[in-house]
Amino acid sequence: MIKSLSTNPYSDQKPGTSGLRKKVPVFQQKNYAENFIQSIFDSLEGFAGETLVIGGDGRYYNREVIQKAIKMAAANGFGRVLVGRGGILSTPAASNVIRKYKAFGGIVLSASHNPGGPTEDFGIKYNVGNGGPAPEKVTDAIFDRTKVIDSYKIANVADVNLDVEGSQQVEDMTVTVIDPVADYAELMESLFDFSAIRKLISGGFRVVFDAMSAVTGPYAKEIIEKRLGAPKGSVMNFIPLPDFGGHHPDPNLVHARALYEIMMAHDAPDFGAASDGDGDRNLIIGKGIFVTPSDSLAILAANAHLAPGYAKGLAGIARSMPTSGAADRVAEKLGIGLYETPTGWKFFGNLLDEGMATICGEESAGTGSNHVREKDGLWAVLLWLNILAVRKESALDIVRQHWSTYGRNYYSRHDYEGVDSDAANGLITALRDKLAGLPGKNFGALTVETADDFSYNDPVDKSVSKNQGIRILFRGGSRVVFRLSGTGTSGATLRVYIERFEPDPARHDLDTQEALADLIAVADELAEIKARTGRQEPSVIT
Ligand code: VG1
Ligand code: CO
Repeated sequence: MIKSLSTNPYSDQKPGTSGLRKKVPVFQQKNYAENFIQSIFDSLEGFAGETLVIGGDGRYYNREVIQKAIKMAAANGFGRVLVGRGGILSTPAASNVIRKYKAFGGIVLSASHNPGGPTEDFGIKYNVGNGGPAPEKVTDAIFDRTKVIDSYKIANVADVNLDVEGSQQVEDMTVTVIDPVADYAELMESLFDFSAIRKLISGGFRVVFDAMSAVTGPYAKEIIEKRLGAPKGSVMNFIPLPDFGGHHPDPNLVHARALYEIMMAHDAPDFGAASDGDGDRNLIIGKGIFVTPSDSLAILAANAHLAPGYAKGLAGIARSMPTSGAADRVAEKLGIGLYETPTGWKFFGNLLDEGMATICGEESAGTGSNHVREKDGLWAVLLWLNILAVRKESALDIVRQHWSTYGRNYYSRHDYEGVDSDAANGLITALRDKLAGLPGKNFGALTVETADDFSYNDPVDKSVSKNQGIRILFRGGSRVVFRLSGTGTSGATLRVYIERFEPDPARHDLDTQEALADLIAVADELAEIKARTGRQEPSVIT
């Protein structure tokens, strides 16, 4: 074991919603990754002899950092490391492995949906023993530690062979290379009716899944093609590549355009889906219909009882604040709790652990349940397939029926990426200063009901998270929400979330942007988006 003096304390950024994300060259600086990993270990207590799970989404620099993390875990006194073969573990699979093998925690290497490659993004996040993202008190401790850290511990040994399953010894620690897919596939099989889905598929129902050259390829191949019998080729871009084949593995209508076009063609398959870099997000497109993530959450919650794992019903539903209110009306009808949390999966952990919520979701294409403590892309796809197999209706029909029962929430997110940080912060501050004067004010036909900066009181650990997004609610259930991204790696990203509730089925066929046009104009007027950011339009509309 050697103790090296750090020459380059990592310092400048609080680990955000999902750990620390930076460009690869930043992580490649001498001692940079080591300092962050040591800061994680220094912020934890009681892990001597315990198990640590390590894996990543296969992006550029994954293997190098895994080797460092293994040697540092040995030098810091962990008893065992479980690492996915080839350094691969999707975020939900890592969560499952942590839980199943009662690990102390896990290090997941990913920058999620951000592009990968020598000049693109890399990331490190720490998950705790329940399998979920570290809560704020842990990420705060890690951040504080990074500011003062001056040394780290690392074993001076050869690299571990990550490509052969089985156990090896690194000093006093055992490293076991595990099949990254097996435990996860088994978990999915325990939740869903695979034989019903197999029957659906063998009856001619066509599924296409785009792994976007990222981590879900091996998982989707095993589950969708091998276990569920979809024909070879149903899973596209299934080999995880260090640069994701140049794809931007963000499953939305911009970056998963190829899939969208397949699904809108007249000979389209029945069901299309995609996932992101680390496998925790999902995109759902039925033949001829894109299902917004917020609608998907509501529809999954309303139909979950059709899958064996949820046959007893749901305890509650949780959604992040910017996610549309569609799920709220499902919870109301089911007579169960609805929890509104800040953006980021870590806020769902307590609700899931306490059995208060069963299904959770975010507007950013994250959906999941109490089966792990992360959002789970393939899980959402399989729950959809299970529902389709039982209901024997098309995705389009299921969505339309859902709207006529519950009303439709038109919804869109407008992102302004790479905005000057001062301009973005100035915009939020100026909005915050206006809030008190807004209630009762009219903007055309829209009247402001309430306006605030969202603050969350965790009902379990009683912690308070302030300043989680500016929300302006109008009479009738429309709203606009503004917040700054915590996951970007260059400049600031302003996210504007726009939502309108439409109960009338005769008005469920409008174009989304048109249906939201007046709210979009009010959002610009209130926040002075064009003037302050210098942008005439959003960089991405989802
Ligand atoms: C984004 C999404 C948020 C999600 C987070 C991590 O955060 O909005 O809903 O939880 O990414 O997702 P932000 O702060 O950029 O808006 V992932 O797939 O990167 O683990
Ligand atoms: Co992700």
